[in-house]
Amino acid sequence: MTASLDALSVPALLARVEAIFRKGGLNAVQAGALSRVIVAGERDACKSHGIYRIEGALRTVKAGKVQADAVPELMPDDGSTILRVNAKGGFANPAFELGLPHLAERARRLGIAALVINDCTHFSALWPEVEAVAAHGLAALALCPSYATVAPTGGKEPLLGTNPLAFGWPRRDAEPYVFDFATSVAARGEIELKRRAGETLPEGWALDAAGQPTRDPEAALAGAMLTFGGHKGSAISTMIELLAGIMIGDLTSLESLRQLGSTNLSPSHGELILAFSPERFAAGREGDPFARAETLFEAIVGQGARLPSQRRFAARAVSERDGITLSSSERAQLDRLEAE
Ligand code: NDP
Ligand code: PYC
Repeated sequence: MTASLDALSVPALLARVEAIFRKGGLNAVQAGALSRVIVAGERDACKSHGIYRIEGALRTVKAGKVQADAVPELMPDDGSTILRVNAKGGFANPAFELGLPHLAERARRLGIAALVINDCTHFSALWPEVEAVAAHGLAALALCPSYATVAPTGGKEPLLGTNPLAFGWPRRDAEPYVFDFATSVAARGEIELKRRAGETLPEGWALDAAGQPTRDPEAALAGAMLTFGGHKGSAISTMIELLAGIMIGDLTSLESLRQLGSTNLSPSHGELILAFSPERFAAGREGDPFARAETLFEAIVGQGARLPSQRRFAARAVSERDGITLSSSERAQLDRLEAE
């Protein structure tokens, strides 16, 4: 079905965003992968990682902090569980696209495999990646640091990143089970969108620069964000620094911020994606893991709860049917970026 007059079809928005990135100096590999992830965010009503991110990515290119012409490289390895893609200072997304088929092949063959991405600039949501792994019939975990904007529980200074964690489980006759969240109470992008909209923050999201609780987005962005679930989120966020920063030989959020010198640009660090074959892990045990998972999902939904990503999948269906409706300021932003 065609999009209504004030909505853009998904392919039309994709073409416009890709053209903006090409004009901004990105090569085809970088521009293609970036526009796919940004438009997927807009399509699925994930505004904190949708088209508002275009300007930050372009600012990072202009500041010379990301290689706009990078071509990621799959590094030679011994065929065992760990694969490595060097993003060559480009964005994470083309590096993931390059590594995905190799990760899937390894996980199917070995039962488990890890894709390490090094030397990438990263600003995007992780759900597109765990969904892509789940499309190969594999469960997935994706995690990465960010830049230091979050205080550990009990502290007041930015040290951890908003460090996202995403999980995907493949389902035979339904969209995968996917969750994806920042380990801060909310993504930094949410705070930025609230600042732009002139809204106040809910309590418990952030401290100001003096270490006092604040509901003012501006003060929160200048201060420290808080972790979700108090000490639990703080520990999970620290684990992400360890596994997807230090363990893979890449930057922590603090090192990333020090190198970048600003939270106004997209941070550079690494990412870790793990893929698991449920069949291989459950081999020799009673029951089909996919059927057993369905029983669990039915029990969750049976209580009136919703599965994570259901809102997103519903938004996707609407966008694919009716197109993506942008606000007047978002349309103006696209027009301006095209004219620049
Ligand atoms: P949200 O709090 O908006 O959502 C977190 C997850 O919880 C989603 O999967 C969401 O599904 C699900 N969910 C929300 N409400 C419910 C509910 N009532 N019942 C069941 N599930 C629910 O995410 P965040 O603001 O924490 O993060 C947003 C994005 O920011 C993520 O995609 C993350 O990857 C990205 N990010 C990226 C960073 C980076 O460095 N690259 C850093 C930090 C965040 P649904 O979408 O369907 O509502
Ligand atoms: O929204 O917290 C965030 C974020 C940081 C880097 C990319 N997204």
